[in-house]
Amino acid sequence: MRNSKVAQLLDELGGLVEANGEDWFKVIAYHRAATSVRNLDEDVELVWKEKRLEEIKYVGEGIAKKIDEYLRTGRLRLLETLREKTPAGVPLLMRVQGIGPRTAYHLAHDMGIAGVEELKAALEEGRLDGEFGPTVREAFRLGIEKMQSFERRLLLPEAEGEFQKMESYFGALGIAVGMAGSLRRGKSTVGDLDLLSTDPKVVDAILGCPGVVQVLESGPKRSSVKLDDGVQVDVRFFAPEEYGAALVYFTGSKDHNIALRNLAIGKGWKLNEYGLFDKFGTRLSGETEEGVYGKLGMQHVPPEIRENKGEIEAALGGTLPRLVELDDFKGDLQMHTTWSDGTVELGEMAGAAMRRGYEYIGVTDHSKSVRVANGLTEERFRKQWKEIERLNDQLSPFRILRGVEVEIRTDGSLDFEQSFLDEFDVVGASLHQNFRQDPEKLTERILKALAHPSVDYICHPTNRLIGRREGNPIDLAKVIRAAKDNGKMLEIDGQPNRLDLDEVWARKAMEEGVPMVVDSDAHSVGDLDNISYGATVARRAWLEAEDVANARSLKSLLKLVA
Ligand code: DGT
Ligand code: CA
Ligand code: CA
Ligand code: ZN
Repeated sequence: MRNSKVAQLLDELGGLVEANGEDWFKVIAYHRAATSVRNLDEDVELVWKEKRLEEIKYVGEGIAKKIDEYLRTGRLRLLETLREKTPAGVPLLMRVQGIGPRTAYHLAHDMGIAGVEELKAALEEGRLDGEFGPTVREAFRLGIEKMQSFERRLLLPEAEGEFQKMESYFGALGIAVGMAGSLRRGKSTVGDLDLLSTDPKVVDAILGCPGVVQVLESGPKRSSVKLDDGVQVDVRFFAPEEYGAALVYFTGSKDHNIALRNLAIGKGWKLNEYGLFDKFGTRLSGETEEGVYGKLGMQHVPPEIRENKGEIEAALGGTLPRLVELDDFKGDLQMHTTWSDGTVELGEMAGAAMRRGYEYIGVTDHSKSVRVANGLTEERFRKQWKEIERLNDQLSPFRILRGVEVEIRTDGSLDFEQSFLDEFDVVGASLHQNFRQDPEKLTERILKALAHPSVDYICHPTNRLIGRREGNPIDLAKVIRAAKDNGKMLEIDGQPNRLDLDEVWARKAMEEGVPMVVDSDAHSVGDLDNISYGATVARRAWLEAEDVANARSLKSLLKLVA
């Protein structure tokens, strides 16, 4: 499959076209087409061979020609021309938050700065002092810092993909490996991969793994390598009687480990990655995680909440929550179809949701003012409802709920009249436009939406895009309080680069008794799997099934949103 390569080239074209001052609308066209190709449920080469490229959403004649040229010749002349005529560094510099095309061009063309490292050096050496004021220079500095700290970390699906690659590589050699580190804890971003094995061969085998470009460490019990995609993998060998203790230790978090070790010390014992030992050095446990926790007088702590944020006390008292599980979900309440910016038809999405065992879905296409996402007018929604009705007759007792992700406008009003909104079963509200307001104004917009009688929940409340955009600086404590006062809900959006709300705020919302909607925000059938990332955040937020709106039966959900 060359889908992601094609998507990447289209995105690059978008960036270069933008750097050359082309129409915003052209820029968006490339990025939109890139997104559809990336989300495509089939192989783009197959689509191309069958001459169906223009059937791909947002791929018009012009972009189809580009894809055809690339797949036929392996080259893209326009891209090459643009790369040539655009000063080296412009697209790179534009990846820094706060640097737009004009500034990037100025930096690259007039000042000869060809990359982010050079920009950093120029800032440090004071070479930009005459050119930009102190506020702008500080913004550059922060932008670089943010970008670099994000760049080293993987999103969950990327980290999972790396782990699966490793698992199958080692599996083919008959070596079993276990996952540890932040990936096992389900953190939203993962720094490096930590693998454990009771097979001593693991330590040498990793060195022969395809893609290894650098060996950082190679000893008898551990190796550490860097792969060609920049990912670091640490592998460690432990004897079977040590394995459980090693798993606890390398799953972390560090703060959780320290608390456990202090607990052991309090009993006159010693805990490390090799086991739990009494004061004579006699092994008390170590073979399994359950054994280690049990010996310390605790319940087994689910990896997702090992952050020393109350789980130690709860496990000692036997009061750990029963964290929500994937099986608990009865439905999904945010998804998009070809009616707006999704890539599959409503019927196909519903079928896929049924096969997952759901009782219901809320189809939540965008509302009219989100033009870039092909938002629906009242009239088109009424047409969609006809299709929903027809499908519901066919698929009963499975139920498609009439939903909408309604746009919160700049003044906090919604895209539709209340009388129309009341005809929906579920109404999520969110903002996609005009973020550059005062924090107070942004918060006010959301509070206004929460006070609107038709709204059931706020989607991706902060609008963060992990690695690309910080969340809006809204007052989340206020938002949570308003949700509670108005009997409304908040969302954990399962898109792996959103995961919004995050675990910290979702936990606060739960503690206030605000029900959470945990959903996939799917734009394709494959995206329905995003629910697992949402569930991971929910678990990290200590949510139980009863805290999650769409872990309820249809009947009970309908009462909640009535
Ligand atoms: P990452 O890779 O930055 O996403 O985060 P982790 O949590 O995977 O951290 P990593 O790879 O540095 O180390 C894996 C685990 O090893 C970590 O979660 C806890 C444990 N660990 C690492 N360093 C220390 C330490 O200095 N003290 C203790 N107690 N545990 C440590
Ligand atoms: Ca790690
Ligand atoms: Ca590591
Ligand atoms: Zn959205």
